Amino acid sequence: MKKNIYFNHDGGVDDLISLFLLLQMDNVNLTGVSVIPADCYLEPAMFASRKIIDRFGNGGLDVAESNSRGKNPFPKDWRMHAFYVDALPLLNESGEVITPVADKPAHLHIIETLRATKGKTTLLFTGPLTDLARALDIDPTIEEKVERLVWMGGTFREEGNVHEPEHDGTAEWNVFWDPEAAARVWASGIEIDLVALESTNQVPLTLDVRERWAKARKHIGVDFLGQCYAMVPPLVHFSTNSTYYLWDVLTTAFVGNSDLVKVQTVNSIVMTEGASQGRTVETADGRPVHVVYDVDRDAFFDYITELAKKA
Ligand code: AGV
Ligand code: CA
Repeated sequence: MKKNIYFNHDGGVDDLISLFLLLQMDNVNLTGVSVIPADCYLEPAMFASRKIIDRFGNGGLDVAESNSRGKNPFPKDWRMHAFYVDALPLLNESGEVITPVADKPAHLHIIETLRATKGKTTLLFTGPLTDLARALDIDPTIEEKVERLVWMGGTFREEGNVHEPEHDGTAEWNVFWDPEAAARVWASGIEIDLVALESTNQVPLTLDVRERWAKARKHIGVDFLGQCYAMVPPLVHFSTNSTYYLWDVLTTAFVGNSDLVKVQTVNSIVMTEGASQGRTVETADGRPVHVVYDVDRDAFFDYITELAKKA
């Protein structure tokens, strides 16, 4: 049986690759897609998403635009990535865009799609949770239609990945962009699977993986992976926060194949104020979340490479 998946993403390189991989999964029924302008600019991320569905999907989907705004903006350099993916010749060969833009903003599109889908739906979020928080505020009864939320977000390590003025570095970016939204979802009854930095740190994009994809580029889907990740090259002689991990791709792979990872339950809260805002903290009386803390790295890279070969 296929799982119903609704996908809300924020247009980064790994968000867009996640959309591509979802379209290759035999065990997934993708019911809806929406894009939030967090780690991207909205227009190119919308075009790229629609073109990926045109090229690699089977039609029947539209893509909703989010009108949500965050508290702590992403760096412009990162937000530019969606322009590069949208400009790929592979996505522009046909010269037209068929997949339509939905007639509702993302948070209402989530409500509508959950209601219209028979049975329950798994929510896959690879950007901030703002659209889900707004949907829950408008209609809390959608919780009954949600199987679970699988989210790339958070960490319980001392070090997060936010390096910004007036912040102490303990948060992960998808929480930091809109901490209140994460807190709102924590306050709901939805089951939460958290693909946190604990596991994503184990899947950096290393040179051997880039070489593997280069060698297999005769497969158009593997070439697509390689071309996309060429936009975020490794900077070997210059030390920055530039290492690209397969954050969202691991989260998406977990939806397709949960055997790749190990999960443990942690009670936690989300900090919404001050220098640690966006930090997820373990506390005995917090709400339970299922944290993906370990991954079989080789099995993961095999899985996504084989999926890409199917395209
Ligand atoms: O914190 C990880 C999230 C993921 O959803 N994003 C990127 C992934 O799409 C933010 C982010 C953290 N470090 C980054 C990020 C980097 N070096 N480049 C781009 N985005
Ligand atoms: Ca993302």
